[in-house]
Amino acid sequence: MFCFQCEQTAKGTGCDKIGVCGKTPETAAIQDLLVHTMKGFSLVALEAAKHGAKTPEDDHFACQAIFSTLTNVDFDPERFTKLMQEAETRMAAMKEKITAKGGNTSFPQYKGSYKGLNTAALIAEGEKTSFKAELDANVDITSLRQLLIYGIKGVAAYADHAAILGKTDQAVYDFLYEGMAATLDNTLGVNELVGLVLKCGEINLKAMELLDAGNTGTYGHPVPTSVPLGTKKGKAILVSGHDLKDMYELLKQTEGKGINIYTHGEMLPTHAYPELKKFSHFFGHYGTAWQNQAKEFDEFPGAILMTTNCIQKPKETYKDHIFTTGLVGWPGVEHIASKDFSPVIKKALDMPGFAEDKAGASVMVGFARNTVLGVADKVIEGVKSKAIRHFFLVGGCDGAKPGRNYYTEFVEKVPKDCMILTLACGKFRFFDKQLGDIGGIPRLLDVGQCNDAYSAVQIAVALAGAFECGVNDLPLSFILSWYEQKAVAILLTLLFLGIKDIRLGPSLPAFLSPNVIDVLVKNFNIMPIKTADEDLKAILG
Ligand code: SF4
Ligand code: SF3
Repeated sequence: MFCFQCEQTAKGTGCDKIGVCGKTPETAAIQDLLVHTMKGFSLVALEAAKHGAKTPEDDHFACQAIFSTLTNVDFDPERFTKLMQEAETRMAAMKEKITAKGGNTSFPQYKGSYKGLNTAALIAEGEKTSFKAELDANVDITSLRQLLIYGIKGVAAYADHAAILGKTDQAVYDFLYEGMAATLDNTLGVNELVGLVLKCGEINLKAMELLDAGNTGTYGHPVPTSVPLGTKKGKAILVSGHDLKDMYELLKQTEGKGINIYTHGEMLPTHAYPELKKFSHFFGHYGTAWQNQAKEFDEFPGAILMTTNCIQKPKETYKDHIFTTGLVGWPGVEHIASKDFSPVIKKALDMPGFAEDKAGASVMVGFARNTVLGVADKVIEGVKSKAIRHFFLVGGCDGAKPGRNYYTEFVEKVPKDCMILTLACGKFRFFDKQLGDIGGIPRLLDVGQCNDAYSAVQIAVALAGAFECGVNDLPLSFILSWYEQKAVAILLTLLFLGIKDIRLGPSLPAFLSPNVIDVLVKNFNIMPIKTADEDLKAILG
């Protein structure tokens, strides 16, 4: 195996024996084969589009298949076998229709036919598809191709979330195919691939806009909400991941059953949505970010539901009461495909739950674009009167590396006349800090999940509009942390928007070659984080 798609990749270069995430060589092989197959699928889909030979289901399938290979989503080879079989069936159906219309079904740049192969045979085929040799032969082209594929994985994630809520845009699917197919095109050089990478950022903005419309259109605009961090006596279910519809379905199905619902990780901001917070048994938040789940899940006395990323290898102590849904999967963990959460509910009722109320602190969520722009006048006045000196967007993924303490220290050291916007699971480094307010506006504003990056972009764009300047001219700095490929897609969006001087950590992606990093530095002045003191001094002077 060889995988370097995420930030925790082994030795900072690549996982080649087993994934630091727990991905086995077998799962890696079959995932690689699926990514390879989706390149072929994309060639067929692009041709099919010309002949009316493709269905909306084909598009949604492509999105889900690609999303499944994102870090910490699905570790189950059997589930990948099903996706492989479906990919082959759909490709064959498209080709048949293309042939009937007199179109082209010969794609010499793609080799592979895996119809009817079982899991073991697919793994054996997958082992032949590693891009490592390609990487050694031409590091810059391979680096850009992988950057494009990882960006597309992020887009696929957002597009899938949006599609679940009924929001789709053909332009997003078209680009998934264009981008995946481009990675098979040997005529494309560095400039063309850089262009596609930036287009990926543009399309990701569209996908995030769709998701924002899906979330706010279905569940209302988030409103400032205080979320308890304590626990309540009684039966309990803990929900992790990012999927709002799963949360809504579970809340509905648990109503009146005497079970309290808790959020974990990226589910925290869901407390702020009016259509979710209306449920009286939607109690509070338990635990922190994904990388602490083994310890936190172990101590939770109820059932656990994982929606989307990020799942880690479940400990034996809770393997019998953790469930997956949507695209998440772990071998041997019960998967709920139907959205009938009865097994989760039954398990929660069979478990002890919390024996007593335990008071805890609370945190505020719900500062998405509607709330923040609702007090835009106050914010603008604050900047003009110099009560607010600077804004920092400190956001992105969390992870296990010790270097991530930078973000805690950074937030602690931000001067009191500066505001901090945050989003995604990186916030758990500082989410419960009492940072006070400026003129009644909290200094720490939680915009939401990584899925809400669109909201943060809208806030920045609206502020730039109010000050009649560009986003780069605002007193605003981006201090980002990354881990998986949704963060890659968001970064590409920021680059597409022309945002400069982004500080990125805890380390730069292993898949960026020195020359590709050079291009990013020259064009966008993107830079690695240093120390909190050095970076604050460089920004504030
Ligand atoms: Fe390694 Fe990350 Fe790939 Fe997992 S996803 S195998 S940790 S690089
Ligand atoms: Fe976090 Fe996985 Fe990226 Fe949603 S939950 S931001 S890492």
